Amino acid sequence: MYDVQLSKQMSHALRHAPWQYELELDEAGWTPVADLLAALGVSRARLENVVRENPKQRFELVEDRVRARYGHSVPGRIVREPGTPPAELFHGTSTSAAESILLDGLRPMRRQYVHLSVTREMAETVGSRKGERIRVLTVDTPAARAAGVEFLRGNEIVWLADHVPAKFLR
Ligand code: HQG
Repeated sequence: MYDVQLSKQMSHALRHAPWQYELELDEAGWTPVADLLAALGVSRARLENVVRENPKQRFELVEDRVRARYGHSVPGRIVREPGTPPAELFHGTSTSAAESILLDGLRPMRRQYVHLSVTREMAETVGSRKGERIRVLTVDTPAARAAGVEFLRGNEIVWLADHVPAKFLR
């Protein structure tokens, strides 16, 4: 069975407050698996199950290191790889936030990066966390890239960016 509670604890430890677990993240967000297991008091098998079964592929575990793939709010900048995203990416949000975004562009707010979805459906789900009335904005990534906006890969379905100016949104 998928362990929602452990996934939430892992998100807290690996994205937001590693110091509360005596963890240190490197510049790409990695930390030793052994340290996380000790901090959370769980077995490697249980942790591996969450990494594998997580429907949003939030985590990555390679050999003896683990990290969150996106969502960080820790103060030190987590370095991600730039890449070429699909021509359209989507961002779902409340109708009221969408109004500001169409003026100011997309900003990371409390996280390190703006989060974008590869499908409209996924953006609708993300937006529905923000209110009853939502709006899905489409990012014209070729135009944004031509103007110097970098897109960074989170996982197969989430892309990250710093700021996306309003002129690349519709
Ligand atoms: C909004 C979840 C006003 C933005 C999801 C969003 C995602 C602005 C909110 C991931 C703005 C930030 C991230 C501007 C952006 N003016 N509002 N200029 N620019 N905003 O939760 O993208 O379940 O930090 O529209 O699935 O909703 O945690 O970001 O509403 O992938 O794995 O500021 O978190 O993944 O909210 O979600 P969030 P998000 P997990």
